[in-house]
Amino acid sequence: METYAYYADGRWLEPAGGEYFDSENPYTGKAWAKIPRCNTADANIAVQAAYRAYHEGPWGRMNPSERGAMVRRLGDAVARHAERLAEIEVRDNGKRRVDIRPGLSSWLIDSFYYYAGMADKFEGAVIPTGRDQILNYTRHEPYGVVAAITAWNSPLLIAIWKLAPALAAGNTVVLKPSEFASASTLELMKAFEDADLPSGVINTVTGFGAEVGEPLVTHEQVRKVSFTGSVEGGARVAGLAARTIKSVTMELGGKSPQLVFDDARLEHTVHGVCGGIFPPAGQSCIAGSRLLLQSGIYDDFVEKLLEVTARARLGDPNDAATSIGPIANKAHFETVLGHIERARQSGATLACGGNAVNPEGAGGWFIEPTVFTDVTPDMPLAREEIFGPVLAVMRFDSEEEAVQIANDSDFGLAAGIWTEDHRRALDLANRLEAGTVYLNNYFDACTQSPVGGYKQSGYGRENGWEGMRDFLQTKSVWLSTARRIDAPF
Ligand code: TXE
Repeated sequence: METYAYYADGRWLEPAGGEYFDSENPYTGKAWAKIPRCNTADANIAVQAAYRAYHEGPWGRMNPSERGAMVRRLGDAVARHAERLAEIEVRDNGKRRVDIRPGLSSWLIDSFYYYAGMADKFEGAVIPTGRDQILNYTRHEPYGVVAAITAWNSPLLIAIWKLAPALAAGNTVVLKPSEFASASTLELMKAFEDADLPSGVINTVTGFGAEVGEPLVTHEQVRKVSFTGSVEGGARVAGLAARTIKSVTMELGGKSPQLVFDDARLEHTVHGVCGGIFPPAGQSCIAGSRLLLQSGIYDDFVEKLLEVTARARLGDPNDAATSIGPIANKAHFETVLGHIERARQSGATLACGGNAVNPEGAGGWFIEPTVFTDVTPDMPLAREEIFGPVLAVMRFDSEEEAVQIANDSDFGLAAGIWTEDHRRALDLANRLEAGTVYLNNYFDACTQSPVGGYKQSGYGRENGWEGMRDFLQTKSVWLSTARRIDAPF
């Protein structure tokens, strides 16, 4: 068993309460590491370190270009430690190695390089007030201490998507990864020691939402919260942050629709739809978990969909031949099975899957790729986020009906449209209530393109210019050159 410490003020610390909790390997189901069970005292240590680093240390006064060079060094550090980071992400989260290792040598590093370059590009403006003897200009300034709270399904990606812009903007950060997958974020701190940033600029506490997450969110010295997680978790955190009027970014859940029209290329689209949910075992916020098929293509599509899905190989997430890895933790494994059981009772037809399996006798938490047909929009299966390898198939006739069903959701994170009629694709893209719309592709993302939700999928954006803007606040400065101000009375 590996025992970790948490990281604050440039040091590795034991949890104040002296307690640890086990972290399990989802492939074997067995505990492999002990993670610090941090509490309010640890949260205070981390926030105060971040506060000192911002207000008293060099970071808060650093010129943006120099800060950008330091952020770039974080990317270099990730590249040097990519192998270890990938190893621990797979062991602790069950994410397939083929999904995380390449990113640690490319697009995850790009986040640091992209925002490092942006650090000295956020220009203010001179405002044409029309007033004589007045110079009014704006500047964009960091918030100070940022609390970044992340989910278990992609710990490194979610942490890096917050850290890179938050730091490039000049903030200091206290990270709290999910209690279900904390180790890779702690390993990220080890990697960052190479970059030699001033102490307290980046800190990570670990543990449970109520025990260490809430002390972060309610702490007076935290001025910005960036949260990634469930709608329930987000609503709780946003409510707590509101008590001290903190700025909040919310990246929450989804129930994203895939609209397939009769003229879609059959095999191309089946591959895109399967690839849009099953490889991460459905554990992606933007998973295309609702499939809306136009009547004319319905039968052929379902037949091909089941044929392709049957080829999926569940197994070791380190094995390149594995199509679908494990569910990331036992609690969620049981949650997904509960959704499947309720779906079986709902009147939907189980077309394939639906069972927990134990491939290779590994002992972990695996669920077959599951397809339910004859789903109606009123069923919980069509409305609730399952966050597992479960695809709900519905039928539609007209474009209007497809848009109506797609938008009839509390969520609005992503959507896919599959049609050879690009005029229709672009028209419908403008009508779907979703922060990301894919046309004849699905699941792509890059650091230059903003992601975020409509409706209960959240607010604020990550990546792109807006990803950094969310970590800055605007100041307006008025300079008067008037020689006198007349007596007011
Ligand atoms: O969320 P939870 P999970 C969503 C995904 C799914 C969820 C799964 O759609 O809904 O995340 O992640 C902390 N005070 N996204 O189960 O339970 C908790 O400890 C302070 C969307 O982890 O909400 C954990 O660190 N903190 C996303 C984090 O919140 C609290 C991409 C999330 O926990 C807390 C990936 C509290 N009261 C997953 N309660 C996107 N949209 O990009 C919990 N936490």
